[in-house]
Amino acid sequence: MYTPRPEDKFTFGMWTYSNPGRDPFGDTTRAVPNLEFHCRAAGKLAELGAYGVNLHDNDLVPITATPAERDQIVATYRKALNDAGLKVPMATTNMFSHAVFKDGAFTAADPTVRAYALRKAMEGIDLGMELDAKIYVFWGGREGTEVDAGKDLVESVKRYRDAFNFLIGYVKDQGYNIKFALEAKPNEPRGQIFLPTTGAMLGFIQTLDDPDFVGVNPEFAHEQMAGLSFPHAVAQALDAGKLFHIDLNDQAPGRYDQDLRFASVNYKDAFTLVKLLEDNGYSGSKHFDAHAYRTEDEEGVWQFCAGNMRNYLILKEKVAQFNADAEIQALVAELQADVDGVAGLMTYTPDNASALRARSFDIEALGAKGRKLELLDQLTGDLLLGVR
Ligand code: GLT
Ligand code: MN
Ligand code: MN
Repeated sequence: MYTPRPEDKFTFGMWTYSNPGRDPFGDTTRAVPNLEFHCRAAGKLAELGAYGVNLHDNDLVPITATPAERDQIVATYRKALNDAGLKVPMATTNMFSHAVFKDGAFTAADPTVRAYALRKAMEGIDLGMELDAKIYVFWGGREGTEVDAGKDLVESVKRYRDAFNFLIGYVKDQGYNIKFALEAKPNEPRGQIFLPTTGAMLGFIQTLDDPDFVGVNPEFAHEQMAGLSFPHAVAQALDAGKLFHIDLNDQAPGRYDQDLRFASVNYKDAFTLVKLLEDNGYSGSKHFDAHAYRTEDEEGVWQFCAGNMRNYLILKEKVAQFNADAEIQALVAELQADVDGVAGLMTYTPDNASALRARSFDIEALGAKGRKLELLDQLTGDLLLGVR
């Protein structure tokens, strides 16, 4: 029952299972991946029940590769994917590793860097199309500042917008069937990153030439590291019809970007999140943007991959249990019961406005009424901890 199947649409970034364990204080603890490893990994991920692999241009093709080398690498990897039966539902551009991007890509102050970033993104999109990707993610890890005096902050947002408008134009002219998903992060690697939350991205998207073409790719860790609620950000994206993709992982609040195994820290938030996705019929990829602890060897990495998917499926079962639990559902229903028959008055019409004015409200009684949230929370906890 907790065995993942391709229909579950679980995916892993090529950079996730292959993370070699480097951190700011320590060198690698596992082998730096090469093409041979990625080809073998495709088989392993398929065996574990994954649906696909997502990639940055340079996860697959080194930034220094010649066109001939690129074609050779892509052909080799595509064969491995086909043999394994894995898809590439999402692709993206690495605009953060090379030193050329040290002060930004689309928002770099230097126009030559911005021009190169656009060229690299076009080529990344071409690669994504070659691999049949349907979603193109943009995570602007270097789009920000340490020194605010070094950038015009308003101009930076305009530059960001110009870049997306350019790429929307490019994709349309090429006739590509791909949509964009923007991923927010508050900080790291920059001191401050532009458009730091999913909410900020959602506002920004409406200012683009074709907002319908662009959605979001929220990441669990990125919202929670700022002390915000990931489920609340995802709910806003769902409401806006903008949840095009999602990065699942876990994170303790107030820390660096940990990218931990999904549902390894915040069980309750992970439960709420799975409930949101399942109850609202989210049908996109469930992408695990996480990596194994640097204590692990390759065996530990595959256990990590299996664990992400297993945790999602366990929580999916808990959601079904929650939704079918009569006592819990009665509490939820009671919380929103329209005892006074006022629900119909809250759509604006002149008559409804008059009816509300004429109405008397017993605010003392309303204020005194217990809402039974302690009980609801305890029952939810009992359910999650397996004693219900
Ligand atoms: C990088 C980042 C992730 C992004 C990836 C896509 S790259 O690993 O930490 O959150 O989703 O660019
Ligand atoms: Mn991510
Ligand atoms: Mn992250």
